[in-house]
Amino acid sequence: MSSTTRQPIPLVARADQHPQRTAIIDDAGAVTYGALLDQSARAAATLLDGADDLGEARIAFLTPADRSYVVTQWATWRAGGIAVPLCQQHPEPELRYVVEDAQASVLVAHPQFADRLRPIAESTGVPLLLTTQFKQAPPPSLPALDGSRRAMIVYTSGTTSRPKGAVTTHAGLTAQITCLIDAWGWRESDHVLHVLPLHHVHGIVNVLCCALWAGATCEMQPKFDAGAVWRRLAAPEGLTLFMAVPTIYAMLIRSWEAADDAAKQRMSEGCRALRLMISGSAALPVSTLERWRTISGHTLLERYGMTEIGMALSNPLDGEQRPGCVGTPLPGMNVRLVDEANVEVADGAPGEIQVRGPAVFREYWNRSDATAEAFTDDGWFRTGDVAAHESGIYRILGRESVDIIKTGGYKVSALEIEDVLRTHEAIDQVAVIGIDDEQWGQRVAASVVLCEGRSLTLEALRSWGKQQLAPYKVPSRLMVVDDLPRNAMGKVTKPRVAEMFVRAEASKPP
Ligand code: MLC
Ligand code: AMP
Repeated sequence: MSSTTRQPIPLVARADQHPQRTAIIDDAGAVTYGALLDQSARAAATLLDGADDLGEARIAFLTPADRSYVVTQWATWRAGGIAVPLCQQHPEPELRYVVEDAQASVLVAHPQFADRLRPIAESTGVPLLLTTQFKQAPPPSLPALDGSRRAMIVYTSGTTSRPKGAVTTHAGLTAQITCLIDAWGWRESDHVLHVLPLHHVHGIVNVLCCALWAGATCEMQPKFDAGAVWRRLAAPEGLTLFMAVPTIYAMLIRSWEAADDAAKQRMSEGCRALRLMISGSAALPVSTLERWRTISGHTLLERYGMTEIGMALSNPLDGEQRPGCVGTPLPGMNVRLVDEANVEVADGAPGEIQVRGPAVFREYWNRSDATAEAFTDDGWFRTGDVAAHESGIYRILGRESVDIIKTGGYKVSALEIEDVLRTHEAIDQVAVIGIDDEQWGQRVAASVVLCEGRSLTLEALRSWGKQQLAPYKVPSRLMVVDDLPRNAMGKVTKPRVAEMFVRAEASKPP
């Protein structure tokens, strides 16, 4: 179907084919596709409030990871709005930034989170609607939409200080979903355990939307908890799929190792009932891949993606998976590796990953310059990641910028964290870097020069930082120094800062 053909939202329209099937299981029980259609229509009526079409108004919403998330997301889409998912863990300044940057027209909160959004609603004048206030009556009609409509804005950190809103259209979202449906063999009988945050594409697209597209069941746990995941995996009735970031697998391994022998056996046997386990969002260490294989019997299928493009590369569902590699381009994704002159590199040589195809995002919200910079003249999206391929199989080598840190599967900007830390009254100068860490992939580390006569402990910095930044952005390593290493231009030399942390870690007593 062409992107301009008038069409209902494909993901939602598909639910009509199996209204009796279970779509979601959450703490309150099971919800059918029919119930999701009904509840989201009523919620759409509330959002429309008599209008015909929200006309791409931004609906920013904060709900638990349960049915209320899906109802709000679908209602926004069905009413013609753009869904802007907010993060439960974000403190007020981060929530406020997203609400203001996206120019949200309405805030929707589950009652559990009403107090988090109320001060923002009051100071910005953006109305706050509770999910319990959704209307009882369905709307007389819902707008007709085409695929070029903007569907979602996901905020992502990059080489600029503040996160940018990556805008995906309905056609783009459909392309992101369908390539995974094909590549990973999603089917109606699938049942996925969902433990990921719902403000990033891994949790939103790969797990939730793919499950709902397939007519499968998505079982949502409120947040990742190693014990809860193992309890479910040890009694895996119905479960067929699990997806997570490498840090979660590392945490599950640690928890398995702490269990007694009988529990270990139940947990390991349970895993064998699943058909597929997938890892992504950060490099999967080969040691984690191997340990998980011993524990679960599964060779984790590793894939590579990004907020702006969905998933681009994946190992095959069946067939050889080379450890440390992320496979080949997914259906519909064009991927190339280029050098600094934008010329494709030879087999085995490192190059920047560039991607083109219908799944690639449309723009950064309200940032035309950043959008233009993100693409080459001939329309390829520059990921900033470096890879090499050997006979078409890709291996990720790293990133072009030292200012992008991946920690626990979250991408964070060193520049954003530095800007916030500079506002701390004891800090004169600061450099933030990512240091390698077995569990987190990278840890956020800050090297600071203090203002005269001031002192600062890591504990004090963290408790202050958590008021300003998401917990995963707050430094978990601190080094107070007299001077930061700088080059002749006066610019901080971050590789030298990293060396200082490595030396300090090495000299710690075991
Ligand atoms: C949390 N903590 C950290 C941390 N995150 N410490 C160091 N580094 C980090 N990154 C600290 C908290 O401050 C707290 O400390 C303690 O750990 C427990 O916090 P928590 O919030 O309860 O942590 P936890 O739930 O255990 O979080 C770990 C996690 C989470 C792995 C479950 O990080 C997570 O859900 N990651 C997934 C991210 C994701 O979905 N990324 C996809 C992006 S999309 P204290 O001091 O308070 O006790 C993308 C594209 C693609 O990348 O390809 O998929
Ligand atoms: P985000 O911007 O949060 O969507 O994160 C996307 C980034 O995660 C990519 O640009 C990569 O740097 C990283 N990433 C995703 N998957 C992998 C992977 N399998 N191996 C290494 N890095 C990955």
